[in-house]
Amino acid sequence: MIREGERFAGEFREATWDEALDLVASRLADYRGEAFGTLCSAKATNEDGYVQQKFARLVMGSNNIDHCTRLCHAPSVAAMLTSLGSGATSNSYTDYENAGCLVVMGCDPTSNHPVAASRMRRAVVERGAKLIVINPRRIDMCDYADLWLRPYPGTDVALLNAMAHVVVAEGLADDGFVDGRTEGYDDWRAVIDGYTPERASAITGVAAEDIRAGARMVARPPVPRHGDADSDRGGACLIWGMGLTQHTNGTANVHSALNLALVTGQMGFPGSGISPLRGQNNVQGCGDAGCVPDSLPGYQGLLPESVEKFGRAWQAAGALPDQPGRVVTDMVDSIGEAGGVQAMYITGENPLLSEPDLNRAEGLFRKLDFLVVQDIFMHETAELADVILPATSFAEKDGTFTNSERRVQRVRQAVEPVGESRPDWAIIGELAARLCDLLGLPWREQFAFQDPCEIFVEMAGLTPQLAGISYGRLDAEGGIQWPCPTPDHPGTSYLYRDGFPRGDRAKFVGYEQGPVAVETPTERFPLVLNTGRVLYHWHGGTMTRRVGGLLARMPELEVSINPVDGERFGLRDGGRVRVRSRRGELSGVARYTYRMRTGEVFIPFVRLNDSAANFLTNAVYDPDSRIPEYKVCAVRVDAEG
Ligand SMILES: Nc1nc2c(c(=O)[nH]1)N[C@H]1C(S)=C(S)[C@@H](COP(=O)(O)OP(=O)(O)OC[C@H]3O[C@@H](n4cnc5c(=O)[nH]c(N)nc54)[C@H](O)[C@@H]3O)O[C@H]1N2
Ligand SMILES: Nc1nc2c(c(=O)[nH]1)N[C@H]1C(S)=C(S)[C@@H](COP(=O)(O)OP(=O)(O)OC[C@H]3O[C@@H](n4cnc5c(=O)[nH]c(N)nc54)[C@H](O)[C@@H]3O)O[C@H]1N2
Ligand SMILES: [Mo]
Repeated sequence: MIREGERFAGEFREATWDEALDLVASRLADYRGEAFGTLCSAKATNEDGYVQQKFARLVMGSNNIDHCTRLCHAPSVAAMLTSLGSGATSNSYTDYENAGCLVVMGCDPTSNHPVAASRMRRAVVERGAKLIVINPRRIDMCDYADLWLRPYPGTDVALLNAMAHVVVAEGLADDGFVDGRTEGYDDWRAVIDGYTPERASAITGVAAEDIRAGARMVARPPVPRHGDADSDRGGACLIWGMGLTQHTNGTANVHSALNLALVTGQMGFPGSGISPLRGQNNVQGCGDAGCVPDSLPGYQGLLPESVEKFGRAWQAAGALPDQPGRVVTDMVDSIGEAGGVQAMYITGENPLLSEPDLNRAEGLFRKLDFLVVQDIFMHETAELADVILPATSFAEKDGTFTNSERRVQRVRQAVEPVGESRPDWAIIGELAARLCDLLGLPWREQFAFQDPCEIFVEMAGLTPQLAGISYGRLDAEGGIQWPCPTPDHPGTSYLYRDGFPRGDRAKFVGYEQGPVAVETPTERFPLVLNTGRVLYHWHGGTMTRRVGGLLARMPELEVSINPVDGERFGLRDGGRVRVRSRRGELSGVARYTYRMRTGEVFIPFVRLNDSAANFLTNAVYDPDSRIPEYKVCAVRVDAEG
């Protein structure tokens, strides 16, 4: 569809593919280099992502390429790259079932990873694993937990440092692992020595005895009953989500968790490991395929040898941009600035519901010179677009996805595409060819893929961690976990049995507990807002709001609040409320629940009846990873009407 008339206001009209693609090519021709930015889709296939980053780098000459990982596990990836040299989950789902202890931190698996959650429950109920939940909110998993640690939001560094302190103080450290396989221990010790359980208790609100009990469980888990693991050592899996990452101290939180895994030696054997629970179905693969601003496919950084390798393969010696591009949050902030992003191409993301501080974000998007949205549905961002291109969904195309345990799996076309929609890779390939013709660029042939298999062959050939994987093997064997360097390699179920990608040793990186948030409660905004998800909706709801059965489960935006706060602020359970922050407001329905601590409210970030949590949230970022502080801002709640 092409917008007619006034920008942001005129009506869309249907266009032919030729007309739309010619228009996009002719407009984008003016924005090569720094002025171009693209958001890739963690819903689309590896092949889609590979073609999109190739288009951005080769034809548009820009490394301004990113995706929702920036709003999600960017701190995990940053911390794991520093400490270990790889940003991936180290273990497999089966390790949860073979673990002696599961530490579930800052995530709500029953709602958000229900399949993984059922494995976790099996470990606890059938195999006697210990379960530690670390969460300010009482999640369903607390029903099964041996220990529920309930820190104040944003205080996990103090809590995890104190658990490590106890491990060291009580002689529970894995000395063999620390001496033989790590570095940076002494500097880190100097940091955690200050975190006695008593001091951490004052910061976090968690009882000192509970901190000690948690530390002992992580360091000395029981050996699971009926485990498949042939080990007589009980392992611990450290599992985390957005409650650790979406803070201005997100990277510090994840480093603190990794340090605890290192000092207890909990990686590199069955039933152990570190698991950032990934979000979108293909967010692992989207990063693997190179849809990030600072590395080429397979996390090959922008070193001269890598840039040269891709330049040679793509017949573009000397033509690829070699400086890191902007991440999502910085792309959006730069719109309208001199030297900033002026034209954007967004596939399968809806930033005007997922970015923080939506009033501000929309103001910035309105400064774009040109916006293309390629999606399977109409949404808030598309409503501002100049051109909308219809893509096919996962069920209508072939390709591969890579899940949280690094398993590359085939997705096969099951139904015919709706209308004239086309796969993402095919749309972008066609656009690339048109831009090459228009500008006389020599790379038309670089996008002449006939099917996704050809794309995979090229990607695997340039990406050592995928080099041994092929469609033939995936068809014959099922999913294969990378790294898989050669065709006879079986794939890798858990990482770090021997070395680490960064070298022989993993690195302790100590952090002090910083300020818990940029915005803390005041008299005018007395409550802390925590945002996240619910089982029945997916993110802003672009997809789930269209499903009657799901909408029926949650038709109104629910504001979860402790009844004591409800009384204090004159609300009524089930009554309409208005929630305000310094940046915006929304209307919802009060839901009284003792799952919430007093002083804290929870709102999912789905948009229902024109209300959405991101009108309230704060666009401040973790300095290391640039993730926004979605989990803490100050709000007030008043009865409406
Ligand atoms: N049904 C459904 N499932 C989904 C999604 C969806 O939209 N709907 N989205 C997918 C995506 S992309 C992702 S990234 C995952 C996310 O999965 P989760 O990480 O489970 O997502 P959140 O709902 O953001 O939950 C974060 C949890 O952190 C807690 N928390 C908040 N602040 C703190 C803190 O300071 N410390 C600690 N320890 N905990 C804190 C919250 O109470 C909440 O329970 O879910 C995926 N699965
Ligand atoms: N307040 C608050 N905000 C948050 C978070 C939070 O916890 N709190 N979490 C953040 C996190 S972790 C994430 S991951 C982001 C998610 O933010 P987004 O990625 O913006 O959200 P989605 O709604 O999942 O967008 C996916 C889009 O892809 C489209 N789509 C599906 N399949 C395909 C396909 O095959 N091709 C194409 N082209 N399109 C397709 C869907 O229609 C949908 O519009 O939100 C972030 N924002
Ligand atoms: Mo996510």
